[in-house]
Parts: sequence; structure tokens; C-alpha cells
Amino acid sequence: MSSIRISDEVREAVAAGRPVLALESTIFTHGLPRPRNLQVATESEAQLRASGVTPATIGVVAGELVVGLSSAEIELLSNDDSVVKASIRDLPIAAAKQLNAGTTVAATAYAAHAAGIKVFSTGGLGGVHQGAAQTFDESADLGALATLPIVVVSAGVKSILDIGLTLERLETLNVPVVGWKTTDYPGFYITDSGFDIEYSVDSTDEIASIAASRDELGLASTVLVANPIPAEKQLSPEKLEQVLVSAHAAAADANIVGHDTTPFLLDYIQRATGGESLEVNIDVYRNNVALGAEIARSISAR
Ligand code: PSU
Ligand code: MN
Repeated sequence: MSSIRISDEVREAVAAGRPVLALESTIFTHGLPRPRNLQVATESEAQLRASGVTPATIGVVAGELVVGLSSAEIELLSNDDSVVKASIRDLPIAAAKQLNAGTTVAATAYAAHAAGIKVFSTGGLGGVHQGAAQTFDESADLGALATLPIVVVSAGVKSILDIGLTLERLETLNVPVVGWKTTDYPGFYITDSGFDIEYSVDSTDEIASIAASRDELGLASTVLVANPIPAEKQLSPEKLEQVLVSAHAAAADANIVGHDTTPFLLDYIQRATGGESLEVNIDVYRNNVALGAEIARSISAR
């Protein structure tokens, strides 16, 4: 028995060098509320198929790490009350206990790379949490990005995190970061986090070329593409700033720590903005899936 199951559709597309885009499952098991979670997961696969890119949604079903979940499996994970959130360290435990799990950016990138997939789109990355100097809470996504040679498209890191410290850690970890047509680092819900990065790229061929150079140099790090949400679709930065203050206070009151922190804060923000942040979250994700598809195409064409 192989420990990673790759669907026939994904296996054939990878073998033929056709464009494939990996998608994570924590976004629909823990990031988005029902029933939108399943709609978004299904829609993004359809969006890709319509543009000739093979989707590879990744998750854990009854302990098995699956690259290319079936529609029935996506539905199962979307509606399972006992589904856990699995980062890389949780994979062997989930396997032995035969759990259902949504895979984080770290675990998804790991499985995607193992399956020979070169590009992965998510919403926002995990990073350094606010107050990390005391809590040590830093997402395992960061360490994974340092060791997995793929391309990851995100809209930056969510403003629930300490964005400046996250960018510092990415530098320490030797992770190349480029902005899509901008050097303003995006803040997930908002177009510009206020932090700048050094390099922008304006074609997906250039991103493919950066990934190829990374491989030729024998470097193992992810190429991180920061794709901002268009300004007309962002959450109002003033509103976000207000909501964040109460979200962090609520997390502290409820003694939320560790891997429960990100889902708690996202859920709080969704409620507090009356669902507005949810729509932005979904727009951000669609935007990243669309860019990831173009990058997959450019890599496949090289
Ligand atoms: N981005 C979203 N929604 C999410 C996440 C990211 O828009 O649910 C998830 C990702 O799976 C990411 C994880 O890997 O949150 C980070 O969690 P933690 O901070 O516990 O590492
Ligand atoms: Mn964490």
C-alpha cells in the first residue's frame, strides 16, 4: 500500500507534463463556514477544469493522504464534524488513527511536491502570530516553505498575523518572495499590508523562469508569489483594523492557543463583519486559483 494516493487524473496529467494546480483542504474544512465551504471547493475545481488545468485537491481520508480528492471525498471532508486540521507533523498520526483531515498549506505543499506537482494556490499563508515573542506561535507553513521546491500563490498573510515578522522569517528561511505586479506586500483581506517586498513580477513566464532557476541552482525553497486582491474588492482597511482588536481580545478571553488560533480568528472576523470578510476571503481565493492556473500553464509550456 502506498502511503500517498494519487488520483489517475492527476497522475496522468503530471506524467504528461500537462498543467496541474494543487489546492488545499483546510480552507474548506476549517477556514470557511458551511455550506459555502463545499461550494467554494467545488467551484474552484470547475474553474480550473474549464480552463484546461487539472485540479489536485489534497486532503486526508480515513488516514490516507490523497492527491486529487474525488467530489464525494471533498463533500465528505466539508461536512464531517470530526475532521481534524493536519499540518505535516499530524500526517503520520492521522494515518495510524485513520482520521479525516484537512491539510494546511504545509501538508498540502508536502503532498503536492511528492506527487510531482509544481504549483499550489491557497488563500492566505500561515505565519508568525502576534505576540509570538511570548507564545512561540509561528505556523509550520513557514518551515515547510523553506524545504519544498514548488511555487505557492497566496494573497500574503492574513492581518491576524504579524506580517512584518513573517516577512523577516521568510528571509531567514531563504524563501524567495515576489509580488504579482507590485512590491506592496498584500494583507489577504486588504490589497496593501503596508509592508514592501523587493521584487515584483509581471508575467507568469517570469515566475516559471524563477522556479526553473531555483531548480537549476539546486535550491529547495518554495517560490512564494504574493497576489493582492484588487483594491475595489478589498475589505475596508479601517473596518479590518477595528475588528482585529476585538478578535484578538476574544481569542485571549477564550484561551485559544496553537492550531486553533487561525480558525478561531477567521471565524470571529467573519461574524463580526456580517459575512463581508467571507466574501472577500472567497474573492481572494478565486483570484489566487486563477493566477495559479496561469503559472501552471507557463511551467508546463517550458
Ligand atoms: N488561509 C485561509 N483560510 C485558512 C488557512 C489559510 O484563507 O483556513 C489555513 C491554511 O491551511 C494554513 C493554516 O496553512 O490556516 C495555518 O494555520 P496555523 O496558523 O495553525 O499554521
Ligand atoms: Mn499556529
